[in-house]
Amino acid sequence: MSLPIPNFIRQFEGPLTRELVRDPGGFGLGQVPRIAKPDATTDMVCGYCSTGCSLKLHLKEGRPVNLSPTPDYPVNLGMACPKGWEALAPLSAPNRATHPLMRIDGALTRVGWDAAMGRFRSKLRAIQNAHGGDALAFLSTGQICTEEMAFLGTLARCGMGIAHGDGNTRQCMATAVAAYKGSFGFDAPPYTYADFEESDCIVLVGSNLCIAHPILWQRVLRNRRGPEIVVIDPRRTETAAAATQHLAIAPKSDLVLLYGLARLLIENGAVERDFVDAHTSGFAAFEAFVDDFPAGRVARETGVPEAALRRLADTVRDRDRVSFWWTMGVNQSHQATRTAQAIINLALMTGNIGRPGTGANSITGQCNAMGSRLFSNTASLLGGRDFIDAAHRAEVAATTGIPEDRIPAQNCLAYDQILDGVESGRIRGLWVVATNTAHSWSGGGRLGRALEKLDLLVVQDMYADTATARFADIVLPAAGWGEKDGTFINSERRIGLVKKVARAPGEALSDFNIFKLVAHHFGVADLFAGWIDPEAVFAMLAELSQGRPCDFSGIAGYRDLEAGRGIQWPLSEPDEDVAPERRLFEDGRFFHADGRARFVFDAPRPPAEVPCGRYPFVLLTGRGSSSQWHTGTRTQTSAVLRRLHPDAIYVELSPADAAELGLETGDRARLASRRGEIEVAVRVTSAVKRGEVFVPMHFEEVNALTLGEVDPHSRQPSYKHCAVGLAPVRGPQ
Ligand SMILES: Nc1nc2c(c(=O)[nH]1)N[C@H]1C(S)=C(S)[C@@H](COP(=O)(O)OP(=O)(O)OC[C@H]3O[C@@H](n4cnc5c(=O)[nH]c(N)nc54)[C@H](O)[C@@H]3O)O[C@H]1N2
Ligand SMILES: Nc1nc2c(c(=O)[nH]1)N[C@H]1C(S)=C(S)[C@@H](COP(=O)(O)OP(=O)(O)OC[C@H]3O[C@@H](n4cnc5c(=O)[nH]c(N)nc54)[C@H](O)[C@@H]3O)O[C@H]1N2
Ligand code: SF4
Ligand SMILES: [Mo]
Repeated sequence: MSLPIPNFIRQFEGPLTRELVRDPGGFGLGQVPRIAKPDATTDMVCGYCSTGCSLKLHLKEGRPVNLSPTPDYPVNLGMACPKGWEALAPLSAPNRATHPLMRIDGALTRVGWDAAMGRFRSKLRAIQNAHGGDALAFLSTGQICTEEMAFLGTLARCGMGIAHGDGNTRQCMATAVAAYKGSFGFDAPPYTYADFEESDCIVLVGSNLCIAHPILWQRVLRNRRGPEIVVIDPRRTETAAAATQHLAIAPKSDLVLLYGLARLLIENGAVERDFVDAHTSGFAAFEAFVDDFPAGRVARETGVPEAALRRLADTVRDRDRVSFWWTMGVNQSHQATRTAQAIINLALMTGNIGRPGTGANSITGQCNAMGSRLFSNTASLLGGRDFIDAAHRAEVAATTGIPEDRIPAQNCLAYDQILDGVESGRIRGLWVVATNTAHSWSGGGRLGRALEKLDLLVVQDMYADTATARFADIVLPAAGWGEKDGTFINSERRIGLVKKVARAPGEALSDFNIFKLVAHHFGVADLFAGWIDPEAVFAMLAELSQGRPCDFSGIAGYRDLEAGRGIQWPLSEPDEDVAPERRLFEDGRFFHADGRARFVFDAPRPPAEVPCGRYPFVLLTGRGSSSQWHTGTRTQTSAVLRRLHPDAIYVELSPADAAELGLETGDRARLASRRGEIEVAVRVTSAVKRGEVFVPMHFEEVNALTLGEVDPHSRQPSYKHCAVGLAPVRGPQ
């Protein structure tokens, strides 16, 4: 792999490849680097989580040597979490992918870009000729720039004829999208981070804010109103321990709890009738429906004492500004969409929306999950449009210049259906960009065997040694955060800039330039003639957003974003004095045609797999520490971060269960589900209730166990519920 590329290969590289490789991080062809001064500082948004903190990069002789959190950015106000402080580590990691690789005689072998592209094209075309575009799919991400994901989605689905595409946002935010669309008429998180500071009562449902969004937790701590902080989580997490009320709910009983709470709020007179009458529809039916959830039943089914339920209902009634926040404890459930909508219902019925310190607020996950929701061109057409709507297709054609008949008129398969297709042989070619499916999707060994069956697996990543790249036929080395220009959209709809401050290693190219090269090799460069560089694409996306709820056509370009210190959508007219914190629905108008928000609800049902004699525990999974990011490819490159978390997989279980099994912290144990078995270290903690165990998601083994039952509306997997058995591992290891 480390041999130099023979000159004869280099001779065949075309002029576009030579041009791009000369400037691998890519400012596009010939664009003047944005950072002109070699010794300077420049601000950019962090590339890990959706909080979207701004970091000040300190450059010396044109290279980034250090960073510090930007003091006056409205998001983080001079703070950063360990990942942000260590954000430069991946840039110089020795294991970065530096050259394209191609599987030759079974081994991934270094080749030139044009050879890799030639193979990509010929294998993809062969599959297409034999089986049609229906046998092709791509998996996108919430971790590349908006301009790049728009390029990928449009190129793949409108240019290359790849029929199916989805992204890791399906594992993460699909539920919030479906819930908001159903309730508000558009995928629109309504809040601004100042709401954490302006709230009298902060209700966190299935969110471990201290660990997963530490800087948002700092915003909570800045709240001067003496807020009640309510955490609804089966575990006594770091966040629950800091709360004023912790409802240690039985896993997956949220729907019952939230409906029971709605009933109590009706009983205790907390309903804002004027708001409900003027701005919502469906409340009468909802009111009748929740009558079936008296406090006694709710206490029995959720394990939360009746007194705790009543106390929460009274708090919600008595506090003027109540904000409801949710994350993966909700989104990753078998009835996730209805659970999220049950939270939205509470905000609507109590008039807690559109005012400071209120809202039904989905906190997103990845740095650009919000960008992918609007522009990945997978589950929805560019700008949050519908593929099946002819008028929407015409709008996209008019702005992008892509002929209308090239824009698919139907929806495509979702992530789980794509992987089922891989397993069944329907999908034969898969292109995976900036997501590590083999680790993060459920299925473990089964998924690996399915990936091996593909005729073509192309992995585009910063690293060639990821769990997914192991199965690749072609690895395309990508520049990462700090090595390319573009924008991210954070949880509160703020569009922020990322910049190239370092050259990508070897011949790694920015995703943007890889897509450009792909377009060229697949003979569709003409279709993308206007997609010159990220900023040109940003202008096109701004135009595409015009007239949509997410309208940001008032942002003239990157210069405005720099000057405005990030700008939230919507902004339909240029405004130099745009307020730094803005929320939606202040006028009570929602995005459904009648301007009203809807009450949406459904009967609760049990999850697919419940504990039994052989598998008596519920397995919960999630974030383990603020120093670990997902599958670890980036955070593991930092020696500092590595020292802040355990280096191998562990299970957390309650003292009572540990005593019964004869287990102590430090022991080894075997954890088994119906799908697989793994060995783990034991950690005994009272944070976990009896009958439940917790395993962090950051180690590859975990998803050998999970079930991944999907919610019917969002098709998001329920990673946080399956039945497992636990047994000590005795004797020499
Ligand atoms: N350090 C770090 N930060 C991250 C990430 C990371 O990998 N590392 N990832 C980012 C991403 S992409 C995301 S999506 C977010 C996720 O952020 P969070 O959703 O806050 O994180 P999780 O730990 O996945 O899940 C939150 C909580 O849900 C609880 N839970 C499990 N089952 C249930 C249930 O049935 N009901 C309720 N009410 N709660 C339940 C779990 O006990 C857990 O504490 O974090 C983002 N931030
Ligand atoms: N059991 C369990 N499983 C889970 C979850 C859980 O709670 N429990 N949570 C789910 C959630 S919410 C999420 S979001 C997913 C996350 O799952 P993944 O998306 O699979 O996790 P990451 O490790 O973030 O993978 C991102 C990949 O992109 C690469 N990369 C980073 N930046 C760039 C770039 O600029 N360009 C390119 N080309 N590559 C880049 C990284 O090296 C890495 O390989 O996991 C899901 N899986
Ligand atoms: S909280 Fe999120 S955005 Fe802020 S520094 Fe940490 S990882 Fe980066
Ligand atoms: Mo996520």
